[in-house]
Amino acid sequence: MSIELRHEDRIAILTINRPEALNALSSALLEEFRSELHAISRDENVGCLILTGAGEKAFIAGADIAEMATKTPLEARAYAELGQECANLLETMRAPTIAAVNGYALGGGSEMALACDIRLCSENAVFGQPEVDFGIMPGWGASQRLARTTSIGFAKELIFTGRRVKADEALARGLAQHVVPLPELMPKAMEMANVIASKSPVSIAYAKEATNRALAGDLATNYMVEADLFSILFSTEDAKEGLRAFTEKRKPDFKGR
Ligand code: DAK
Repeated sequence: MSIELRHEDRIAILTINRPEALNALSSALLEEFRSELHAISRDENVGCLILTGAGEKAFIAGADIAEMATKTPLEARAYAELGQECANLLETMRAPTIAAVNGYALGGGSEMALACDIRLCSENAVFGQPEVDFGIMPGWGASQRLARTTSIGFAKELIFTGRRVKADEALARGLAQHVVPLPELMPKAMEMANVIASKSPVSIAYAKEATNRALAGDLATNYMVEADLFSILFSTEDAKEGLRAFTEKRKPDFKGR
């Protein structure tokens, strides 16, 4: 098994487990990744997903370079679509996704981290988009998500030069939300995931949907969608419970409906 999935209460922890190749994403591994992501996105018991890499050196060192070198254009197209589907699932699944970046996140690895809602890094994390060094370009979303997550100039600098960025710079640029020593990375990710999973899953799902629109579409439509989603939440038991619990000075007991 190259992908490990375990559950702790309402948290799903998905580990890319190919440390001998620094968790580089082969086609076979991506197929497995896609099928786990589909399963997680259908699982209503999952309140938050944490994505990480096995070992202490790499989150995901990118697409599998050796395998890519052998691909025909048609195979390259299938590989592109497979990676895009995985990235889109991370971005759009109902449950929030946290990348626990525990080392190299290069090329396609950086792109999977960018597709997650939140990025937490260990001090040894390294981001980069080195595709131009191989005569190719990012294909799993970095040309859009890196600019939207940081800034257009910074994204172009990284994509045009292939320069690697360490954790402290990633933090300063908004690429990472927190940087912690490696042993504290998973506890930090679990702590945040547990906070998220303790909320009403319906309110979190709608909040994710509305926030995902922040960098796409037009503002007037997005405000309308926000108002629509906000008002739909008033039909849920969770909203009634959450608002009532405040006035009754107790913790809400959310049921996800
Ligand atoms: N692919 C395959 N194997 C990899 C790998 C990778 N990306 N990264 C590392 N490995 C393997 C190494 O070959 C080595 O294997 P053995 O020689 O032991 O068999 C093992 O992992 C350990 O690596 P090193 O010995 O190199 O370890 P070091 O600590 O010395 O160096 C490193 C670590 C991360 C700096 C170095 O391994 C490295 O530079 N790796 C390449 C990282 C990289 O450039 N990644 C980006 C790849 S490009 C697209 C879709 C997707 C993409 C592009 C287009 N379209 C749809 C158009 C994606 C592109 C990419 O991801």
